[in-house]
Amino acid sequence: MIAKTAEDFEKLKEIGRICGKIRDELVSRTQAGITTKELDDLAGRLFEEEGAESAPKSIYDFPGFTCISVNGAVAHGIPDDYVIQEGDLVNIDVSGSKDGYFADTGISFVTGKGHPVLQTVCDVAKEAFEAGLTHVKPGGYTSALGKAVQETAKQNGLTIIKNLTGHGIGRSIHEKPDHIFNYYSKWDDVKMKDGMVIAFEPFISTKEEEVFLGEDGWTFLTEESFVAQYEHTIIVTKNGPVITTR
Ligand code: M1C
Ligand code: CO
Ligand code: CO
Repeated sequence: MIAKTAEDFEKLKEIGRICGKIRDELVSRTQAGITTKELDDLAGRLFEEEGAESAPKSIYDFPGFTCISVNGAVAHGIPDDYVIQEGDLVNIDVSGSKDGYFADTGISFVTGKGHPVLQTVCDVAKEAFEAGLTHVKPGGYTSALGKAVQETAKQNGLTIIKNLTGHGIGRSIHEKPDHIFNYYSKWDDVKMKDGMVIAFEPFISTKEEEVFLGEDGWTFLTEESFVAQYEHTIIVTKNGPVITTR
């Protein structure tokens, strides 16, 4: 969407605050011994308390309030009875709506003490986000974000995932622009406009460039690498990017 009115900004910020709060709460509760379903149930209660709705559920009929992906699972992991272990690579992705406005945010992190490469891939996903963010301005191109992500990965001896992308957001979870790639691509390159709302979500890998869909029809998996994501919802404005989910 293109945010125009004061109401647009207020409502986008409100659902951004809610999704950010649920993300942070779930991250702090993620410790060895808890199941991903227990974490997701907590998210369900928090959405309800805030008068908000889970986007995966309302838009896609996803079997969970949030997506929780562990180790070889990269994105769209279904919360279940898996018990979190010390050293797990976990991704928590929270997206939701209130009063018809949407936000989407996610983070990958390591539970307790894990393999150092896991922490590196999480740190580089955040670094790639911050590098892309410097290119978020009206008149700039979405391909500049992809270029920054790709360069950040390369500088750190890591790769990017080519078949997962960021996206426009606002009055639904996935809107135009359809793709914000993790690499420089002239295809589907979009000039950003004042008020445009995007979900920017770099995916950084230890070596692979593609993920594949698991048998449950939802979960994106790796074959032999570890992948981290870092995502926020951003309003592009001439006075600088407004991150609603920080
Ligand atoms: C690149 C994995 C896809 N919030 C989710 C997302 C994931 N993007 O947009 O960040 C969507 C959740 C819908 C089930
Ligand atoms: Co997301
Ligand atoms: Co997203």
